[in-house]
Amino acid sequence: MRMAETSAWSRIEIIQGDITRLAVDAIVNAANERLAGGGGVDGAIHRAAGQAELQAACRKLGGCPTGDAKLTPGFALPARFIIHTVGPVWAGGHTGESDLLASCYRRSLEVARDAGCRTVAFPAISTGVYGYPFEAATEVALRTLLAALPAMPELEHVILVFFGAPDFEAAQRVAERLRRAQGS
Ligand code: AR6
Repeated sequence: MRMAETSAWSRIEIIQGDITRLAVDAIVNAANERLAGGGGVDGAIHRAAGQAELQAACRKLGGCPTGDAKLTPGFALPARFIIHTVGPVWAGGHTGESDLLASCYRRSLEVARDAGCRTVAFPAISTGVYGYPFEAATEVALRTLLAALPAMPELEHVILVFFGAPDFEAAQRVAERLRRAQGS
């Protein structure tokens, strides 16, 4: 890993919590291609933002392809914006899942930067209903952030939010392993 990637660690934080409660510039939603709302973190975000208003804003976007990201206001959330990204459905790992998941993180960062955000929080995209193996997904998330952030100085603070303690602890272990592997 290059020097710039090593220093990007200082802008990444791993926390346990409910992403809908965070007062950041933008939270990322693990949505579906129709942006129709759903269960999991998507359902929680729609409920906390206000179903009717958020659904109306999503309808205007005309869906979102897997790996891409689109912006709406945060409405009743503490966050100013919601960035809706669509993770891949896990199908064994040989259908481009890791590239698509990396693209979710990269595109969400670009959308956040273009909207003037400094702080952005991600859930563990694709690791629930979409079945992406947790540790592999966390490694893709971290590697993508470490590669992208050096070229995005506007994004001061990126938070990876894990809902339960087991996920939070597993994510910390993945991060520790990566840091050791890069010798920092
Ligand atoms: N805060 C943070 N993380 C959460 C929260 C929360 N409030 N609630 C759940 N998680 P999932 P996916 C975690 O299934 O796999 C929806 O129906 C959860 O523990 O929400 O990308 C969409 O409409 C898990 O680790 O997203 C799509 O159809 C992570 O969020 C589909 O599910 C992601 O789990 C997307 O599936």
